[in-house]
Amino acid sequence: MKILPGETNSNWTEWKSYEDILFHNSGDGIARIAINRPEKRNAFRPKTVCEMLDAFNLVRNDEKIGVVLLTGAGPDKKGVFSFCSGGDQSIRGQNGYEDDEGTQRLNVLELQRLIRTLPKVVIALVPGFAIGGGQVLQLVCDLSIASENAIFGQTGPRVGSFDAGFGSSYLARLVGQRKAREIWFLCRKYNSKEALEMGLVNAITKIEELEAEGVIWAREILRNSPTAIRILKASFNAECDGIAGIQELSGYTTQLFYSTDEAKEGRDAFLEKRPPDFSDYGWTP
Ligand code: S0N
Repeated sequence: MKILPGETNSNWTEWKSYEDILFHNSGDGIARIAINRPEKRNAFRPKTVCEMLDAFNLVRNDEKIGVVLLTGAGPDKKGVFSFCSGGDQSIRGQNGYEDDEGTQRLNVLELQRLIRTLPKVVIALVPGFAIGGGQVLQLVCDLSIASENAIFGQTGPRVGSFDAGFGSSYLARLVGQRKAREIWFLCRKYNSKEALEMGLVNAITKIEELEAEGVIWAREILRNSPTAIRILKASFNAECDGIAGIQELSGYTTQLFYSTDEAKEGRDAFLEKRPPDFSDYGWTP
């Protein structure tokens, strides 16, 4: 199935086959995950989210991948493109979205956290509707590029739901408190130019060029230092994410510390059952 109409010069190969998503590897450091329910405007059900969690975890553990493009497959039979229209309302029960076993879940929260803490760059490519929980997914990506026809918006207060986590607090960090309140309280739709003006997206392209533009951005990122980018991402998160954000950032500095002779002396002294000798290491100004 055609995902986006752009020519990318990327040699995409299928990484793993799923029912609700498409998952490809460019072979040069980029993964592409596309929600593939275009007839439902790419609304997600628990299975869709489980598959995305699985794909993102495969990405997480592959040292060759530095950038993920998250998008929506399309168009549908009427020619409409979507990024994602949020939770599938047709299977929404009393406590969440019902999976094939009858369990009700809101597992998209796990996915938001995984994208947020993935030690790689996630770029949303928005080829059409990004509504409800779909708009939140593009929000939690590190960068977002929209096609000219993209439409953004929230529907929660109209359809009996709300995302009071990243969907509202982090939105307010990006677009400001007044605009965030407007988006949620009025449930209006915004075009890509308005989304760019309010800081919801980084750039706008023609839909034909959306995927190619994502690949260009990805390749520019891939030329840079993976460790620097990983720690910068954690640092941007830490500013908003409380102790969980500090844990993420400080954990990476601990990993860097492991590689120093000073840290190795502590480990070796323990294993050799002797007191550690840190006298070679100064209290750097
Ligand atoms: C996207 C919209 C604006 C597109 O309008 P358009 O082009 O007129 O198409 P439609 O004819 O409306 O739709 C085409 C077909 O697709 C189905 N469909 C569309 N969206 C959904 C959906 N979300 N669920 C199920 N089906 C969907 C239509 O039914 C139609 O099918 P047919 O042809 O068979 O009739 C427009 O479609 C629209 O407004 N969609 C609904 C958007 C919406 O309200 N989404 C849900 C919002 N809530 C969430 O996403 C909650 C999940 C969440 O992330 C969350 C996270 C943390 C904490 C809380 C929450 C929470 O809010 O619960």
